[in-house]
Amino acid sequence: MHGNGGETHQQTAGGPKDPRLTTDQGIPISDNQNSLKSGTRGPTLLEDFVLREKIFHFDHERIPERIVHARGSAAHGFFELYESLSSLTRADLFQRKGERTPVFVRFSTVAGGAGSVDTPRDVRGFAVKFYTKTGNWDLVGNNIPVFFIQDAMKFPDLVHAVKMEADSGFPQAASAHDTFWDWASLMPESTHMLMWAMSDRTLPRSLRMMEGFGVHTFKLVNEKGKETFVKFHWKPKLGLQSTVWDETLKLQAADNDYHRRDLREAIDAGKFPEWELGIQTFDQAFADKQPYDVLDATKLIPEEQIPVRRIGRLVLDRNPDNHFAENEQVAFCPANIVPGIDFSNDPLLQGRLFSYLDTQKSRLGTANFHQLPINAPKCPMANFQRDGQMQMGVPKGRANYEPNSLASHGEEGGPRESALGFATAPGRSDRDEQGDKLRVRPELFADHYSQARMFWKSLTDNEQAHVASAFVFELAKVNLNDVQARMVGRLRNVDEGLAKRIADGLGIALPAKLRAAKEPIEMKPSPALSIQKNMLATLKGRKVGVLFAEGSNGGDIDRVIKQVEKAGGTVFLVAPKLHGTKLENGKELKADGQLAASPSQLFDAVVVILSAKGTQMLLKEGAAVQFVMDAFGHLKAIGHSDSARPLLDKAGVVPDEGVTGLSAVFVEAAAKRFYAREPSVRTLA
Ligand code: HDE
Repeated sequence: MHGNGGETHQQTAGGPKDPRLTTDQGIPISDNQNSLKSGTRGPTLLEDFVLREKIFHFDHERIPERIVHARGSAAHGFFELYESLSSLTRADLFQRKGERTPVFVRFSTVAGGAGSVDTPRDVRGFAVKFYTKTGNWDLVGNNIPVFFIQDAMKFPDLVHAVKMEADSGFPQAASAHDTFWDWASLMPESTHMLMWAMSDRTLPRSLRMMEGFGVHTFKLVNEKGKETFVKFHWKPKLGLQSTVWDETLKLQAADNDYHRRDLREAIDAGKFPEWELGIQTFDQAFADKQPYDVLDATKLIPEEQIPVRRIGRLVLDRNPDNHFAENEQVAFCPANIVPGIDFSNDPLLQGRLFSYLDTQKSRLGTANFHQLPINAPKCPMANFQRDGQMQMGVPKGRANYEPNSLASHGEEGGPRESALGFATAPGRSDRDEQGDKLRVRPELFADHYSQARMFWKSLTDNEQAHVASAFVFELAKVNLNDVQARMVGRLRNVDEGLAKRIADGLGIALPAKLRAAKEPIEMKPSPALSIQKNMLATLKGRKVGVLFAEGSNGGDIDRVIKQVEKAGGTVFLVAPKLHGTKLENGKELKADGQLAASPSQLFDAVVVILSAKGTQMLLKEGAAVQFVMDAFGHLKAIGHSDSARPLLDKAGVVPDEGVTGLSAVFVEAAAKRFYAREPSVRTLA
């Protein structure tokens, strides 16, 4: 019986080509609206296998989220090699100039759960799965070249400390709380990474505008077995760009999915995000001469010392079809490596080699997770592993062991080892003498401050002010006695000026300096570490928000759109009403977003095109005043029609080179941020 009381939801009639709705067993379903009941108003019957199957499946839709990096956004693409690297490595994907290897890339935040916001202050994961012809290679990196800890033993402690606190369950996706800083202030080795975490690196403007790093030292191995140490880098074609902290906080309110949407929209628009893969290569002799250990993941190798050689490009040109099947089920593992690439003895990397396989079994529930389409290699795969939960393959014959002589009996004998297979590079590893079993760290690992200081000295004044202010913001949220003093006392080893600024910002006396296990040495600044020194003044990949209202000049709007698009940018039209805004010329213009839902933090620059009447109307509209005020406060260019001036005045805009008319000067300004404006809009530490 269909429906009752005339309340049936009418399904739209299926077209002739629409597939038939069935159960998981393929049984056609005639009614997807009503459960089976005893009588019109009676109880639901146990017999209703259609309902039970549907609800059963729904009840089990979720799988455990990743313990870290739960929130991610992903895309498909390819890696294209610029030139053969055969002298350095026999890795198949690095042999032939111009060859493309398919990839799947997942960017993530670290601390928050799968449903957390896209823009906390956090490190970003940058994980790339290369589906090469000799198996999958996973380069599972971050957007920061160093890490918090030196030894895998400390990872669970780090993660417990940074995640929401165990008793209260908050804060979500934020390091600004007691347990994180309690732990961090007791871990001198985390100092260098803390400097990066408090810098603008953790506030990327877009996933498309951040660098990526393999972090650990790896090895390349050539045909002759020669080993070369290597560090991997991803360099974004759009240059580096970050948001300012106030903007980041407001982005959380404006769009929880800010980065996920930005990535998806860019790919949908055919503006494919692109990075270059770079390598720093060096040998043991170089490693031996450095004042740091190349096996220590809290250290980097300055680019000025070993330039980054760009060897190919990564292009993301296809969005996932299904978030769960691809983004959620993708299983990265640093142990997925191909012949021609090898691990170093970095103790953090060594721990990771165990962890990821283990975590996949727990998340995906079966040792057969490699059979999921997103994880399966795209090259032939054959071995004698058999059975297990959710076995998707149907292996033929009885060759499930090796050696076997079945082939000589006319049966399939199965796969065999090959001389071209993966062989661990035997080279006397990385400066370490092996033999005794010891729970120790190499002596050079004890220098925790030299590179933290180098990072600090490499930043612009404005970037330094952001770092100092971030420490103040985070530590001000700590309620445990002593933690602030302990942290600032430790930072005196990095830079006395930094420590003093943080102490001033917190309103505490400069605490005693904590003794360094090893006195830092002076290293040259590395300009490559600064974002502001590596920004591109371009509108490519950027978005301009244009605010208009009743009576705005249509010609002006058209001209701005043309200029911005010509410069490679995108325009987003904002108005108090989505539909039906009448312009001065009588034409109606539809906006892309309604004013209250489209605050200026969503844009890289803004334009305000208003008539005198429109301006009067918007002077009484908080969202319009805030739109302009925030654009100014977030150091963005503001182009405006003359008659919009009273709105700018009300928003406290003080004209500077970023505040322009509507001419070409605006387009030039829109490609930049105006950091010199910052001291006039907020107090930084
Ligand atoms: Fe991870 N990490 N990690 N990590 N990591 C995971 O694996 C772990 C580390 C990184 O988009 C987990 O599948 C240990 C450094 C990324 O799916 C887990 C240690 C770097 C991703 C795990 C580290 C990373 C993860 C959680 C210290 C930068 C997300 C879910 C020894 C080089 C990949 C999962 C994705 C994910 C363990 C340290 C990057 C638990 C034990 C250093 C980008 O296995």
